[in-house]
Amino acid sequence: MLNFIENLAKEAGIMAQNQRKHLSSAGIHFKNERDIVTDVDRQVENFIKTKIAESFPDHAILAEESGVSKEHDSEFLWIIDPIDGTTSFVHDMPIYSVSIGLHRNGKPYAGVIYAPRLGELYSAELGKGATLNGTPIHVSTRDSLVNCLAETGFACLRAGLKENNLKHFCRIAPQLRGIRRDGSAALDMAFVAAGRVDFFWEMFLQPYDIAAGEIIVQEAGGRITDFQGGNDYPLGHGIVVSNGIIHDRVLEQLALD
Ligand code: 2AM
Ligand code: CA
Repeated sequence: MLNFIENLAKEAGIMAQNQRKHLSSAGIHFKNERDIVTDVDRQVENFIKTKIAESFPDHAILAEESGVSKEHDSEFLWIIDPIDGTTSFVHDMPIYSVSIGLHRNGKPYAGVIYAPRLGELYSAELGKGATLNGTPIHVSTRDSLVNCLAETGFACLRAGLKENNLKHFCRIAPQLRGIRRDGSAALDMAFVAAGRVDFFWEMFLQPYDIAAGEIIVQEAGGRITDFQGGNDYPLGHGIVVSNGIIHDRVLEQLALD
C-alpha cells in the first residue's frame, strides 16, 4: 500500500512541477480575493483521484478542490491536497507539496508528502516508522524555546478571519532561536517529523492540509494537539505539532492573551 501512495505522490508532484512551466494567468482562478486555485491543482487532483479509483474503487475520497467524492461505507478514506502551498507554487517558490493521507476506520493509517522542487519524499505507515527518501526520521530533542526553530502560518489571514495568529506570533517569535513561515502546512509538519523544526502551530487549517502530516509526525515520535492540548484539531481549535518535549511550553504560550 505505501509503495502505491509513494509512487502516486511522486508522479503527481512531477506533473505539478512540469505543468508549472505552462501556467499562465488564465490558469489561475480566485476562490475569493486571496485564495487562489490553479488549473494545475485541479489537474493533479483529478489524476490522483482517478488512480485511486482504478486501484481501490470502493474507497472514499476527500479532496481539497472537489470535496467528498464518495460516501461509501468503506473503512478507507483518502484525504488529498493536490498542491499544498499553492501561493508558493504560483509564485515559483520551491516549498510546495503533494499531500496524500489515508485513514482507516477514521484513524490515520498512512501518508506521503512529496515536494518535487526539494526532491523530498516523506512517508509513513501505521506502526512502521517514518522516512525521508527512504531513510528513517525522528523528531528533535530540543527542550527549551531559546534553542528551538519553529514554523507557523497564516491561513487565517487569507480566509479574512478576524481572530488571527499575529498575537501568538508576536509573543512567541522573540523567545525562539528562529522562526520560519514556509506556507505549506504539510511540509511544516514533515519538517517537525524530520527533526529540523522543533514545533509548528497554526489556526484554521483543514483536514486535507494535515492528513498525511499527521501519521508522518506520529510515526516519527512527535505529538499533535489542538491549542488546549486535546484532539479537536485542525478545525476550530488550531493545531500544535511538536517533538513532544517542548509541547507543553508551546501550549502555555498559546493560552496567554
Ligand atoms: P493551500 O496552499 O493548499 O491552500 C499556509 O498557511 C497553509 O495554510 C497552507 O498549507 C495552505 O494550504 C493553508 N491554507 C491557506 N488558506 C487556507 C484556507 N482558507 N483554508 C484552509 N487552509 C488554508
Ligand atoms: Ca491546496
